[in-house]
Amino acid sequence: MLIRRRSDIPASEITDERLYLNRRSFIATSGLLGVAAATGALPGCLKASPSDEQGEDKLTPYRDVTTYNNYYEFGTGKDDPAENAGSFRTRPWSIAVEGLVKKPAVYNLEDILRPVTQEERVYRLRCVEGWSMVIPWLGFPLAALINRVEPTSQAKFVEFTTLHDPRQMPGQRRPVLDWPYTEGLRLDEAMHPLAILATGLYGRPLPNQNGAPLRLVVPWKYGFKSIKGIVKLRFTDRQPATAWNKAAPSEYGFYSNVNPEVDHPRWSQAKERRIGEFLRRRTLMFNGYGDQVARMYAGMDLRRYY
Ligand SMILES: Nc1nc2c(c(=O)[nH]1)N[C@H]1C(S)=C(S)[C@@H](COP(=O)(O)O)O[C@H]1N2
Ligand SMILES: [Mo]
Repeated sequence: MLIRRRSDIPASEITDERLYLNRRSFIATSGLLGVAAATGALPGCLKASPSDEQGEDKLTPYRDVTTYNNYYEFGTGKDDPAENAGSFRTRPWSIAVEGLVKKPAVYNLEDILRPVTQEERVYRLRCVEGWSMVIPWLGFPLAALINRVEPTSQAKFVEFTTLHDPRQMPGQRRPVLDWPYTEGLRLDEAMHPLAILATGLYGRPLPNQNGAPLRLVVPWKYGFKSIKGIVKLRFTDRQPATAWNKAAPSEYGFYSNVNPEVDHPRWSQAKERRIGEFLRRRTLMFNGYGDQVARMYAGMDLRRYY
């Protein structure tokens, strides 16, 4: 796999990972990260991955995180989003909450962010294509927003939708996917404390190519579940259609849990290439978060519900 090393980005614009880590450990020791830091249990945070022979999880360099992206609204190449999303307007931004909820409304992004506490979470992201990264996200639990809008007892799923604006998103001028991009989670998955809405990474606002102003991060699922540029949440009693499932139903299922035992029809999912590393790693069940999420799938045939 080719990983482009861009020499045209001024060094001053690149966060030095070591400086970042020093500042970060300062924040952690001064307790500003809140409850998670106080318990020493930031999920997946800078610890060796569960299988220690694989070595520790180092943060993926900021430059790779922000120049090697999938965001088909800005093109299908890995470097297209960084090149084409620069002038994307992320303010003002509103998010519609619809369907089986007691408080449906169109919320300003600021209204959504005001009551929540942003915290840092270092999560692995594992793309279905076989590469992975380790990213320090800034965000808040999706559950905080869901609790606030109060789903009714009929709500079983939540559907997410990306902005549809072909004038700003050149990729949407071609029928690569059935625009707008949509994704979905079962309500218990959406309420799981590991599922977050991210507003930033590396202590900075989210770059447009990474999904600004708000994107989902569900670390035990393949990267494509992490929908970017979210403008709508709709609560339903039926499993929602998802963009990738519509495009290739035999390749991308609704659940899309990271699973080294279930191959993609065209390639194995047993290993992954951590961006920046040479040797491939074994892919871990549920991307290594199984101790926290596996019970949600107890009794389910994960080959059938891929
Ligand atoms: N709206 C939208 N969201 C998207 C995508 C996309 O094409 N459009 N690509 C997905 C895929 S395939 C991956 S792997 C992740 C990549 O996130 P990253 O660029 O922050 O690493 O975003 C996901 N979210
Ligand atoms: Mo992906």
